Amino acid sequence: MSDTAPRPYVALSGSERQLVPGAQEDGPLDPNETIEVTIRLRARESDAQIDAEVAALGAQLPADRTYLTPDEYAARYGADQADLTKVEQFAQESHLTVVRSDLSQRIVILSGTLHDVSAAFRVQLVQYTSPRGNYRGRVGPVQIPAELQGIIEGIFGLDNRPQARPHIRYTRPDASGSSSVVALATATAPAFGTPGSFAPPQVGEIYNFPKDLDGTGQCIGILEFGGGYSDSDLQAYFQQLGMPAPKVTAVSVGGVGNEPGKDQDSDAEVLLDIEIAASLAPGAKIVVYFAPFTEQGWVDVVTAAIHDTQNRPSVLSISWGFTEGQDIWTPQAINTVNQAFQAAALQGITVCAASGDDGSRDQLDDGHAHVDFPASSPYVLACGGTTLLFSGNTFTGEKVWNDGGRDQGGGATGGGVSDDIAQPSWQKGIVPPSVNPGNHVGRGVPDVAGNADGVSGYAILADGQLLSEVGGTSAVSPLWSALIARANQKLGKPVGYINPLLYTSLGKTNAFRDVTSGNNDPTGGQLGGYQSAAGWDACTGWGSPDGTNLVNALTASGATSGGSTPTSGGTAPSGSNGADPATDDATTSGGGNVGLTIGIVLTIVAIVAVLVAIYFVTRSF
Ligand SMILES: [Ca+2]
Repeated sequence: MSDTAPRPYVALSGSERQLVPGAQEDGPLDPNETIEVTIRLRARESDAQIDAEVAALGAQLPADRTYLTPDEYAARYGADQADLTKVEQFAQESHLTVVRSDLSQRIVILSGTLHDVSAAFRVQLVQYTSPRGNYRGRVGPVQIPAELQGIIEGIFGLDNRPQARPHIRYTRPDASGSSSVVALATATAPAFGTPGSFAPPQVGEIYNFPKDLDGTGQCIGILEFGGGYSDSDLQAYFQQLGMPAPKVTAVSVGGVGNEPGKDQDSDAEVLLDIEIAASLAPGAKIVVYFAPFTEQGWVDVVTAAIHDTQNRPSVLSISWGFTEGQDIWTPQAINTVNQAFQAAALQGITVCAASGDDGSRDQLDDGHAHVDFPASSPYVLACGGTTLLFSGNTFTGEKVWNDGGRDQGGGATGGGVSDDIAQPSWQKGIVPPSVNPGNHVGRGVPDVAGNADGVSGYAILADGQLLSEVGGTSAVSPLWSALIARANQKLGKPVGYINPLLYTSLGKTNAFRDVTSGNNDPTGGQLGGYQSAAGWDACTGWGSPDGTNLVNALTASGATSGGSTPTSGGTAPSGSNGADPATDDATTSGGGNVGLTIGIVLTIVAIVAVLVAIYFVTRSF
């Protein structure tokens, strides 16, 4: 620090860090150790302009949308070369090396010794032990030179606390074996077919996935923060399913690659994701992005996947997350990840994420309800969990997945109302306030749901073992990703960011199977949670899919002639674009048949929708 020119410094907004509860200092760090930090630059456009453009896009039916190509995106919303040059100059003065920079991703990665990096950003880095794992950490804000204020929006990688965990639930078989595992060599085929041992396509059948579509031409990107897959596992699994093995590509981000065999739980997560996505969208290409389980890993991997011009995924599936909260996600990280998901929306990429497996508690024992990020991002299709119910072998319906707390070997769907993220306009009047003191009005989670209970769960193959009773909301995100891939195939372009459409028109149609039974308080009433109900609820969102009806609705032609043209603001009136009215029986291809009468029909639809909306607003409080 002694040889950097004296210059005024300011605290970087949103960068404040607190200690992980229970953390203790654990000896000095080596000042000569080399570390990398990720710098996030501002966009060429204002946040307000980007918000408006995303909202306008989200109000349109996918058929009516024009998405930005990667080049168009970079030119309009990427970082400015002049800003990048200033940061590079500062790096040079601070003895830091530019490892990589990308104007589309708005990312610069710098490398330097711990001493030089600490001096450049005026932080004190300390090694900690903590109940959440050992980490290199800092307390307080990161400092930046005053002339870079506004240009730098985030700095990640100084603090590397663990910040991602897999949302898979299963019982790890002990060495002697148990009923929930069959060694592959001794498995008697077919191992599939009963609740707890479903092959994913069987659940796809229950959800009426369209049979004439398989995701051909699409790429599904899967984000992983540990673990790995082996080709032999995939070949063995798909052979048992009677399907060809999928085309899977691994992409390494931040020095972490496909590393099967090191961590069985993470491997099970990776294989669950791939096996569900690939067997439910067998025509799609699968790309798995591996990254470190840190805040920097999140920023690096979401930007890498969303701006991957080589593979061009049209859907991303994320089955990892971590509880919202100041000692976990910094505001700068939430902001950066949300903005990356806006970039996804503008380029037609749907982002699906698991809502968590610990009910309204979300694994944080402070007596309050919590939701999980990134599922709580408004630009993510948050995927909650259900239990499939059977009478004998006959499917009879669904309820909220809640078989108690993790401490009793149970699990429950994540869901609730964010204390950190504002309520999107399209959730107004539908999502109730938080159950926490203060009754914050925030982003409600999840948006949709699917089978997540191990009891009605899946059989998957990981590390050479066929595991049964596998579940968790981890299973739901790839299931929805596969359904979206099928919709993209049918439409001939991506359906992209669909959240606003669910709340303004599609949620209350037969595209969904409403779940009305159960709650997600894993403590049986001590903590307080959320109750399912008719229509949207904070356990299952709009419900599980009727795949065929949903794909038809998402790919319906626009017929905007008679409807109100969507504008910015995101509060599209129900029934705009000739989409389905907010009734229970209407569905699909709405308004495609044109004619002058459509204007009259839409007017009636709009009136009905407003009345229904008023009804629900009054009833929610
Ligand atoms: Ca419901």
